[in-house]
Amino acid sequence: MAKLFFALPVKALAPALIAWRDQRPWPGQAVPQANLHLTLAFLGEASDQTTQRLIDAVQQQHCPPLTIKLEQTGWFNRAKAAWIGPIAWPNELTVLALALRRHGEKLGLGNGELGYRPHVTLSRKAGEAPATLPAPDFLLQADEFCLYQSISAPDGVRYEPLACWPLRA
Ligand code: 2AM
Repeated sequence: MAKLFFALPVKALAPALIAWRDQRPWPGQAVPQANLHLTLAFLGEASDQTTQRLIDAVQQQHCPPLTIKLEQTGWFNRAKAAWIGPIAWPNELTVLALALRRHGEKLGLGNGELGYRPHVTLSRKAGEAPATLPAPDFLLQADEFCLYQSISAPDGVRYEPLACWPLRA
């Protein structure tokens, strides 16, 4: 079994995001740089066989490269996650996220979530929202998306890509 989710890697932008977060008061437990990502769809626990079927199904998924401007801070009260995200985003991002969620649902995966709100979680266990901050204007240039496995270890969680697909025009 593996705990799965689809996400856009934010590797090139991660050092700048971390530096920006760490320069200001920010609530909660900092997410380490290596764990930053923009979640597309959360799938949850899947068997090896289901994981392989999911990977096979996603081969045909098409999406162009995406530019996403991260310029707004936010907070999910229930999840206690403090994040940075876009104010507006390309429609293709929502289409991709919902299509990936649908691929999971066809295999019995997912958590029945309805909407989609793109964000990069910068801290967890945040008891309050981060201050509303001037738009830092980080540009996420996404040219691939990945299926990740979430692995819990005594020293924390880490995310391993199982497969990645290019975003192509
Ligand atoms: P988020 O932190 O970006 O909001 C891997 O665990 C990722 O899947 C997390 O980064 C989290 O996204 C998302 N995730 C974890 N548990 C979830 C749940 N129960 N419902 C929705 N998304 C979840």
